[in-house]
Amino acid sequence: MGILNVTLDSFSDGGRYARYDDAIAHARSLVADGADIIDVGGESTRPGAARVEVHEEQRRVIPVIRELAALGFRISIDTMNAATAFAAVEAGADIVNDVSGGLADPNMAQVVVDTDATYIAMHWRGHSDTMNSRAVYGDAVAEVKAELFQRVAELVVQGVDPDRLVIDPGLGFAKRAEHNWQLLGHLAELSEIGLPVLVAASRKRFLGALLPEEAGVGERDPATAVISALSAQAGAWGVRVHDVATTRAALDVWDAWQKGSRA
Ligand code: PMM
Repeated sequence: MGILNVTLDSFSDGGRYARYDDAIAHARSLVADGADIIDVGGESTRPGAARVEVHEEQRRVIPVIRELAALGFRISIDTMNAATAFAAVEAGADIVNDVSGGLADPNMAQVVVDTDATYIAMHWRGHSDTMNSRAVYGDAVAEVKAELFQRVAELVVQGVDPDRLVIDPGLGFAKRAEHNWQLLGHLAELSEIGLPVLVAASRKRFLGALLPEEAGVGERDPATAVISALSAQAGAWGVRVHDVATTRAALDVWDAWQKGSRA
């Protein structure tokens, strides 16, 4: 999954693809690099980010989705807003990627039911202005797994088809570095919920902490690609990344390695 942030303030690429032409060109290059899905977002979720009005979010993403759908790309809409999810599916998206797992907007589950979209439910404890104070766990893996399981159960009660659900541990959302590493190290345990797992570590701060202090955000891409390969090894369904080419290479290596092991 290649990331297309049509935003002004995302932490690693805010402002770069806010113009329509730049957004389309970037999506094309992500697909050329090997992305299977383009994840289009119009609202930054980085820590401390200001909320964006729903009409502004839709003004950013809907024309882009319409064009990418016309090009035949598979699209997910990265939104917490049910109205934006609905408009995006109407415009051609077939996956709704909700970092709040349906907690931010009470109408989200109904939109998923009505549109038959695939739904990515991320582990979430609150909006970005409060999430750092919520990064408190006794056992991060057990608690994230239990909270995700509970969320999935509630979505299913609301009518969402479990065959259309994907779960995501929500790296960096109400999680400190050690929590992210514990979740990655126990990724296979999340799969025990019985749903496909998406991993979205790309360029996040906990990777930067492994690099020299002066390293730029883009220099986190090799570390991201290693996470992609290790996630594949742990059984992940997908990885959501900014730099598709490097992750593609890592996944191709993993794939060839697998084939070698079976030969
Ligand atoms: N992280 C961000 C945005 N969307 N979606 C999912 N499913 N999981 C994530 O961890 C996630 C996400 C924030 O990163 P960005 O600003 O680079 O898009």
